[in-house]
Amino acid sequence: MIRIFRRGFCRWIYSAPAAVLILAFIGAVGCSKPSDTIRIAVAGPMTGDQSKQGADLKNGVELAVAEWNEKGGVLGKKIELWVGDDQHDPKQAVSIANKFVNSGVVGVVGHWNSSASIPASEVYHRAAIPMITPASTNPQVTDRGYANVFRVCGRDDQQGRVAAEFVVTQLKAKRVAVLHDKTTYGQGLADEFKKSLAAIGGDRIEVVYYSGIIQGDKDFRGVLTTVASKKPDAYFFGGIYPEGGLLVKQAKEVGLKAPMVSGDGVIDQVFVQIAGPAADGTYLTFSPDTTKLPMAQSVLQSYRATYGEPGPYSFYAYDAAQVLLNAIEKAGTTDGFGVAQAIRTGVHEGITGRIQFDPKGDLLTTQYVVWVTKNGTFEEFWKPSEG
Ligand code: ABU
Repeated sequence: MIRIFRRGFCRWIYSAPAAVLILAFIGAVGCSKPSDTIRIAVAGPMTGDQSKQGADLKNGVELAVAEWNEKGGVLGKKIELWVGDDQHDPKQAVSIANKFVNSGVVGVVGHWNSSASIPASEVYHRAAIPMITPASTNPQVTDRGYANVFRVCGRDDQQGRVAAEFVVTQLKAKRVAVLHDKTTYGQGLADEFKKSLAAIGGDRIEVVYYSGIIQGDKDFRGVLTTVASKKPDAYFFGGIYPEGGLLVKQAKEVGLKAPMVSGDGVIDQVFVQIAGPAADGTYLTFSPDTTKLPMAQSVLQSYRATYGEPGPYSFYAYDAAQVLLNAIEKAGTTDGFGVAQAIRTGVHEGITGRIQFDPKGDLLTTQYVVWVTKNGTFEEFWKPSEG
């Protein structure tokens, strides 16, 4: 059942197949907190140009909640899932976070974008509500040392280093251009890549161009023409697939033949849909394929039956929800301090691998590999010497 909050009253509008109560924020919140349920939330870009990622997160969390509700819920109570749409906008993320806090939500899976997770986590931190992001990779998500903030993905200093090692040792590039989308994630990743490029390549590498593009723009031919004039052997893009797809497509149009190397913000089928055949030969850093892991097979089957193919972060969202719900059960309370402590000290065998946190809330072990786009699909291509 989905309950949509609008102008201060609750309306039941939809019967979901899964045993999940889903509540979406549309307008003002006006329902009292029922005592016979436990509220958790998922937040991300549910609408707009990155809505595929929001849907992937919602689906993964919804599946985990359905499994728990079918077994009777958590702490003997049914779980309500609230869905917040931050539209990858920092201000909207804070607004959603405040609504969650004021509505008795006891834990959050999200957000997707680092530029949403970081400001929203300030709200969750003040309210002592645990937050587990499945996808926000900027170092600042956890480097502020908040005891309630966790992530089940890697960090941009890790994937930036892997991308740089690949460009130096495998592509053997000497001239590299760097573009980013000026966001917390995109520029942060580009800067981590550039730093590692200097550390690994030294004098052999020259960054021949470095510039930001505007997220939401549709025509990048001007900047790509300038990049082409610098004759790079490769160009790096820190950003998300709506712009990444247009960049590789338009690069071909202006005669820029060098391959694009990018990060986890670009690895999605929507990138291929936008870029068309020009997507082939693009390199991306992301974790190894979780859908092939033996422990993921039964969830993969359930996910496919309900939602179709999982996206890159669907399983990370599923695991984040499992970690949160297991921690509530283990703590025996929904008190945020108790739940955060249970998350921090627990070891969870997830479908994406073992989930165990360091004192900052990062995973103890993470791995990035390089993927390549081939015939419109993504394939694992190269594994770094370490990490
Ligand atoms: N890490 C992929 C994009 C999400 C973000 O960190 O902003």
